[in-house]
Amino acid sequence: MTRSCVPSSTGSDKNVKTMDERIDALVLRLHEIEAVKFGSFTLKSGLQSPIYIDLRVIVSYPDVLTAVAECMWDVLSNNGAKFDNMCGVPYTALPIATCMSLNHDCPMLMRRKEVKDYGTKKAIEGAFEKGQTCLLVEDLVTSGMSVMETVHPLQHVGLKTTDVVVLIDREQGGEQTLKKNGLKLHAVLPLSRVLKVLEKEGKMSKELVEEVQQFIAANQTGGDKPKEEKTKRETYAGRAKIASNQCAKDMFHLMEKKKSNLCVAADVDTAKELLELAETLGPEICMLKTHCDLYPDFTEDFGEKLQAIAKKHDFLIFEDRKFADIGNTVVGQYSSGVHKIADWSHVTNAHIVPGSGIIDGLKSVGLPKKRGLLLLAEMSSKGTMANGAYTEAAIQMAKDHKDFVMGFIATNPNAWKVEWSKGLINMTPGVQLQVGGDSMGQQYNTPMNVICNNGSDVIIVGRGIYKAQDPAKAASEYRKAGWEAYEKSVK
Ligand code: S5P
Repeated sequence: MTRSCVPSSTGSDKNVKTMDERIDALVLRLHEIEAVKFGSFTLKSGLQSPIYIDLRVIVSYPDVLTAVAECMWDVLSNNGAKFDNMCGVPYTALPIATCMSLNHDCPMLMRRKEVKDYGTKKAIEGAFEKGQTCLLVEDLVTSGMSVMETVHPLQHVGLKTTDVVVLIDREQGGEQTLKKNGLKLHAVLPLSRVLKVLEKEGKMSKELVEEVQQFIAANQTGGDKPKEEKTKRETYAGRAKIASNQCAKDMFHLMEKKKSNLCVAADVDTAKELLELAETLGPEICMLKTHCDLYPDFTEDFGEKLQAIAKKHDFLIFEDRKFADIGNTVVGQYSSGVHKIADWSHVTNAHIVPGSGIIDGLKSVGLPKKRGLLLLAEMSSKGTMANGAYTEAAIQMAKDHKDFVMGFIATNPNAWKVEWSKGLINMTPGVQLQVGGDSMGQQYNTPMNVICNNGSDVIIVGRGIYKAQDPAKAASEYRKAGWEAYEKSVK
């Protein structure tokens, strides 16, 4: 078998002495073995990136693995970090953690990646005692999300987590997210340093460095830090006074009264489950979002039952029907058929793709019943076409129908800079406590980013709540996070 072992040329180079020199040499080796590449790469998120970092390859270069582990240990030691044991985030960081563990006689633990439900199955392997402090070892941090996926099961078994060590920090907001979760990040290489070394050594042109810098600046996950330049905004109570649509008024009032800007997207499988969930989560929410065409057990009295629960717990019902046809057709779809949505749902929504006739059609049914309509001005999903001129058209249509349009499904209304729309409500789906996404294009942002930084009013949370082990507890956490973000933004 041919072995492509590369003789050590960095970490163990006897001529390389200082830590700075060792780190610079490591950057060159990472570039040499193509762990850091430049070009045009499609990321998991669908974005085109001019830089690609894949540290999985380092296992095949023992000199690099050794240097990585040593540099990470040295950074921890320089920063005075203290811990009892360590756990690598699977999989790339496992060999790195193993090296550190062996070289420095520090016990290691392992997280089972396949155990999703760590409440019931053993998720952490190894010997440890409750209350011990466990160091998190990760190869690369972008948003901080994969680190958090390991932090939670560690905390669940009683371990304390205070420090995270990584080789590369992409400087895209991960440090802030970790900080918010009580974790200090120790990074050997901020991405800016990688670029600096490679430019200095003639491996990257100035233009390429600038291109990567621009990409990183434009793709901040934002951590969870409120932006400094954010302007103070009007309270929900204040906006209730200027809202033209009755549902918008009611919603602003009840958000203020209940101290909740949480809408739960209850995408459960049956009407029975939906009604149970509405009863359980009712006290926490300002709105419950349904997809009634999901329920095989939908019956005529569904609306009546849900309305009784909504009245009891004081929340609005939002049937997420996403109408998209011409005015004449949506009249029937909204008022009759199996679901008779207009009879029981306070709020529904529509795409503006057919033009403003869709609003006229829905309004002819909904306005006499004091219903409200949300226009989909932006969407949370990857590759959405709802942006730019499309979003502007939605805003204009809302302006022309202020009596019936109560607001928007939106992801970044702050960017619209529309002053007249204060009486309208912006609601944002794609919300979880950590940034991330699913395998089908959903993209998640945090309550703080959504409400405080992007200027939305309501967080719409689905799987983050109804898939949680304890949905009521999760709803209470999201409610708290959403409300804290609101309070921060009006202060
Ligand atoms: O752009 C959108 C608009 C909506 S209404 N993106 C969305 O995800 N939604 C809905 O919000 C979607 O239909 C689902 O009901 C909910 C998000 O659910 P989650 O499980 O991803 O939080």
